[in-house]
Amino acid sequence: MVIIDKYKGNKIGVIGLGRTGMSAIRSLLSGGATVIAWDDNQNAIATITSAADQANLIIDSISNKILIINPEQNTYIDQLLVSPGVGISPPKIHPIVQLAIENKTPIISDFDLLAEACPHAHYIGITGTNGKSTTTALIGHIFQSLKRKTEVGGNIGTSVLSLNHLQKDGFYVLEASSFQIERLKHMRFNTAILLNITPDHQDRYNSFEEYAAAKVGIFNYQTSADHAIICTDCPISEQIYLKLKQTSRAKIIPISTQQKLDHGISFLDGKIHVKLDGINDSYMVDDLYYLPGDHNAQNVTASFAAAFLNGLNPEEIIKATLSFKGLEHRMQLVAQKGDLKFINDSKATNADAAAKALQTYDNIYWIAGGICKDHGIEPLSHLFHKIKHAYLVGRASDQFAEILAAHNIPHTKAETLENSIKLLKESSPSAGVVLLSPACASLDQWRNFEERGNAFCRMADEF
Ligand code: UMA
Repeated sequence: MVIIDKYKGNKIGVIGLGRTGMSAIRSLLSGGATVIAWDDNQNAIATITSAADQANLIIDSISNKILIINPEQNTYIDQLLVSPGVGISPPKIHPIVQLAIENKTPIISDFDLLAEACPHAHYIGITGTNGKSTTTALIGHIFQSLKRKTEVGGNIGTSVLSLNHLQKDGFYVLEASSFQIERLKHMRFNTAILLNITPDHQDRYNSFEEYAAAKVGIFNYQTSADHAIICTDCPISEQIYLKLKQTSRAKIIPISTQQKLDHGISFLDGKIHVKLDGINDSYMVDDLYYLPGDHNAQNVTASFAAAFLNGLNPEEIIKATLSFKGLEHRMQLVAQKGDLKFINDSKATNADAAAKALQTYDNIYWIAGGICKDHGIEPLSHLFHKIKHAYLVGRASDQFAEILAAHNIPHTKAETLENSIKLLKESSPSAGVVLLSPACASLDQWRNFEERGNAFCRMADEF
């Protein structure tokens, strides 16, 4: 945990009792602040006040300072820390944020607090619509493999104030969502990466342009000593690259997996090409067994660039990359029986996410279904030719079966994951890919997608 003591004796408001809010509360109370916390969800409050670990409400609110949760009336606060899931601007501004703005109460964020508390560490920030978690985890893996003191957190799941305190020999590798970036007031990323931008989170922004602008904020406080790495394969990020080249003080490094750049870092035909001032080198990358697909090539290139520009040895970076086993539950190769591979993509809880897996593999035994959250699997029909057989589970079975039947795709309503694997085994497939990429939430049959993915891993192992 990073202790925040700059607000000793102050009253700090915190909105949201999730991962960000709870770790901020611990850091602030430990540093001597009084905390007044809000959450709109009564269940969140009940869970916190009853859970064993919080029983004494964070060790009696770190002995002396007071923690008040959901005050009856408006209470004076010196600063307001807002969790990323809570809106800070229209169309989804939270009423407490609105009140704070009217009262001129400064709004603060956990990322900025980390940067202030650990000013000498290096900061690597990663954003983009897709691939940012894999890239964050891969960069973390590379730096840790090469024995650099490294902490990995942010949107990937670990709130930044719960990470360990780092000094000047340390690297924070932080996945930053648009929500986290839009509330930064001074965090300077020594290395900032923008992977791609496509429409997302449309409920929180007035327009796509506004969402894209939030992401570009990752470069805001960079200086001439810093690197801005931008993938130019995506048309929107290419436009941003061209604009930043004119306006930013940072060293702008384009990366691509589609064209060999005259200046920048490209990954083509199994080689990473580095063409930067005074450098013109290429490095072989063997089969990216655990990181298949075009989208992963982009993640690998960005990670290589971040590590290379921070002075790590290129051959060692590639060696570490090849030993990265991927993120759990995301197109994760979990077993191989002869020529039959088992891929756990349980995190694919919507059709868009499942599309990436279907694009990546061929000869697929597809396990799909659960609670369908969007327009179903019709938008995936251009990928159906890759499916050898589909096993449909959970509530969406009938709906999915109808769509697959209309496209003449062999399928079985298997009801459960376990039965899907049993039926598959009976058909004795010798080659191909058994893909759990449900395009659905898991909650009709599982506690969460992790439980579903772990069950699949066990079944794959025993196959
Ligand atoms: N809450 C309110 N009022 C609101 C909204 C939320 O009271 O208007 C309360 C909820 O009842 C809940 C708490 O706020 O108790 C949750 O806060 P939060 O939504 O900010 O979630 P955290 O647990 O703090 O997790 C956040 C990120 N969540 C979001 O941005 C929605 C996590 O990213 C991140 O891992 C974590 O901080 C640590 O940095 C998750 C995410 O879904 C993975 N991110 C989005 C994405 O990737 O698309 C952006």
